[in-house]
Amino acid sequence: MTIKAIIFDVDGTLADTENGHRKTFNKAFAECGLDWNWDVPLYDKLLKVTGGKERIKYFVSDFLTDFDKPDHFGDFVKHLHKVKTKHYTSMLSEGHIPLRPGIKQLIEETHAAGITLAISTTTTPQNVSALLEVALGKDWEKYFAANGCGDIVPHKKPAPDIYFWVLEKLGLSGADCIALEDSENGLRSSLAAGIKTYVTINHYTRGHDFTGAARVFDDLSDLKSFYKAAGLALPKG
Ligand code: XBP
Ligand code: MG
Repeated sequence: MTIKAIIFDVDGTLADTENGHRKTFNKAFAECGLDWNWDVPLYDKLLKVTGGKERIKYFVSDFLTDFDKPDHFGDFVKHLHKVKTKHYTSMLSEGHIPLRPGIKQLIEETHAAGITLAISTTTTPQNVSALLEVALGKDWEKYFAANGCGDIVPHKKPAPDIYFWVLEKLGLSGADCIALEDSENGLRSSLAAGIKTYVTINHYTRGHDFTGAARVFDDLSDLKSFYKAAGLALPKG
């Protein structure tokens, strides 16, 4: 199979972001007068649900017993998430979360080789641009033919919706592409869209079930072994 496109997940894959998300959720809770504190073990459980707004609702429904839901609970959650995103994008813009090993080189080398690149993530577009503006420069969008993120699809990962959205945008089939993911939810999403998927693990996803992954890597610091596994004749020259 000739790989026509590589589709990248963001959180946990392009960068190890989840502790940044976790800390800024906590900042938002404090700013909004809530005594909620998501520590690492609790956040590990909450990551079962993708999407920050959905995760807050999951926390309230499954982990809080005596929380008196305010009227217009949906708006309450949206506001909390807006405050969190403000803190998170500031954290990214200050350069606190770098790309993971090998990612910048992979993006540059595959783009230079004429392979189409795309993004498929559950996080918000603001978060994607804040991360990649710092990491790849103000013109980061030049690397990506499609940027599938956030609420543009009705069902978030592990549903395949966001990958189908990206494939349609690219005018490609799942068989033309490979995906890079970090989590069980992400892998289930890309596999359901018929995309051969490689996984790089991190602290939160080390114990996940990666059945169906083409290969699981700790990270992409040894890019040559990733290229070999994926059948990519790179770097060129
Ligand atoms: C990971 C997610 C996101 C982040 C939080 O996305 O599930 O919800 O945890 O970001 P992916 P938001 O791995 O698909 O990149 O608060 O913006 O949702
Ligand atoms: Mg991820």
